[in-house]
Amino acid sequence: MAFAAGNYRVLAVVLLVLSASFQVSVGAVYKVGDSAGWTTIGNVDYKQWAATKNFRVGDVILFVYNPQFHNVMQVTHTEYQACNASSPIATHTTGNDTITITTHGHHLFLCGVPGHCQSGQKVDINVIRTALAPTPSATPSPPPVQTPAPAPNAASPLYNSNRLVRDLGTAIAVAMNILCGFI
Ligand SMILES: *[C@@H]1O[C@H](CO)[C@@H](O)[C@H](O)[C@H]1NC(C)=O
Ligand SMILES: *[C@@H]1O[C@H](CO)[C@@H](O)[C@H](O)[C@H]1NC(C)=O
Ligand SMILES: [Cu+2]
Repeated sequence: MAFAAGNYRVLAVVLLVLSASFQVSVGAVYKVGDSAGWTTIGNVDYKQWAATKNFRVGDVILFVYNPQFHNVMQVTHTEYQACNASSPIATHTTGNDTITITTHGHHLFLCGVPGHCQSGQKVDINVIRTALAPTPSATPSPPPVQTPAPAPNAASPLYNSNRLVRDLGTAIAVAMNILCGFI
């Protein structure tokens, strides 16, 4: 029995690691401004748009706009506050720009066309550091309590399937952790 139990333990650890890596590699896609896109028309409140999202590492931020009229510049906090487009960290100009978030913290974007940032065409993608799946350990703790999902309309990403796969990863991690405890 000891041999079989050991095998299960190895399997559990492997699955745990796999599901943990899933959480980083699979992301949701968020289109900035939703149907309005990246624009100065209609006074889109990008601060409000971002506030309804739960951004995570691995998510993809999609900027859709007419490249004749707009662009996307990633800037520092100081430049973001001042709407200063003179020395961006990165500039995107295709009109259909996808940016994958790879780190926690603030990711600040503005439109570099004069006057546009001042009129509100700027967005702060803030990825809050959250507790991920527990690391493999000999003394497993009880599984974390699932928080209720946010309102589907306001906060749902463009493609829900990715989120589903990732949540599946979390579920496997939790299940394996419990399994470890019983072997
Ligand atoms: C904009 O940023 C650049 C580089 O950081 C700086 O040299 C310049 O003074 C800034 N301009 C304004 C108007 O703040
Ligand atoms: C924009 O990019 C996305 C993802 O790369 C792609 O699926 C979509 O077809 C593109 N749309 C246009 C209009 O190019
Ligand atoms: Cu613009």
